[in-house]
Amino acid sequence: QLADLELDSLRLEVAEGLLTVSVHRPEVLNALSPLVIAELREVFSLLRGRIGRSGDGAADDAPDWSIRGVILTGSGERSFVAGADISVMRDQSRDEAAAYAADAQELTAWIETLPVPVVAAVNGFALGGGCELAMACDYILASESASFGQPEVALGLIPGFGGCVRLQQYVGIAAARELILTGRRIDAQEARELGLALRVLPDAAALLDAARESLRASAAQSPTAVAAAKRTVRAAQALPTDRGLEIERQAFADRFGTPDMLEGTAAFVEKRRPSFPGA
Ligand code: CO8
Repeated sequence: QLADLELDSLRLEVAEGLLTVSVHRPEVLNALSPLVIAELREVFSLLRGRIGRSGDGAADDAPDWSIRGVILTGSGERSFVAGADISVMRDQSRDEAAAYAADAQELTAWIETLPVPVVAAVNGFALGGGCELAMACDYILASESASFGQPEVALGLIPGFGGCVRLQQYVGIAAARELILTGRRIDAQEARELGLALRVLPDAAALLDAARESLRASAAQSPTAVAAAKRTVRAAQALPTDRGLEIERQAFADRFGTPDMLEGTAAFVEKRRPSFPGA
């Protein structure tokens, strides 16, 4: 149970079927220590156990749909996540760094394969590992005061939490190169123009409202269709068009005859609101 987790550096809140996870290390602008990564892994591992791992392509038995979306954010007004904790990293050996990056990268795979949407609500600095954590979410909403960047080269490092891979998927290769090779920080408006942030909201309250509204819209739909759509978009992301279309075709056909598909189409024809069984 989420309520049973003993968490030091995360705050959890569940309301109306939506889970908000806030990274909470105010003294270091919510920097990611190994403990934060471990606690995020606990939360997402528990969610995977409950809702399923359908991102893996396997059918899940009786998923628990009581949580239909996750908001990932940073606590306080100043920062989402200001990157990996530099004072911890500076003492790490290569082996420790490799294990740290492996744990963190596996966490991002769990976020990407969770059958419900995960939205990053970026309310301040999203730098280094913070930008990378946001990019593992399904999409990023930002407040006006948000800023993004991959400043690792200033530390003699390079991105290690997916930045070299995902930033180019969001913004294209040229902008990704410029941002990674210069470490330049961009504001929320530029992040939106580049396609990194989907929308910019005036302040932190409006940001959380927008994230909730977006997840509520998704929660009103068939949960199994949302899960299949998330899985298919992810599977097709890195494939040539013909392979992607093949996967989409199969996933589309797999929807037919499912209880959710029968209910959704019947409700449309009968001019009523659907009541999805979630199967
Ligand atoms: N790590 C540790 N402490 C931090 C971090 C951080 N990333 N960011 C901020 N802090 C601390 C500061 O040291 C400071 O502490 P103190 O009050 O004790 O001096 C406190 O937070 C407040 O920060 P500032 O006084 O610096 O606040 P400013 O408003 O002047 O500046 C900035 C804010 C611009 C965000 C600035 O703090 C900064 O540049 N931070 C570092 C950002 C950065 O370089 N991040 C990338 C880190 S590298 C990385 O993320 C690699 C990813 C690979 C990870 C793989 C596994 C997870």
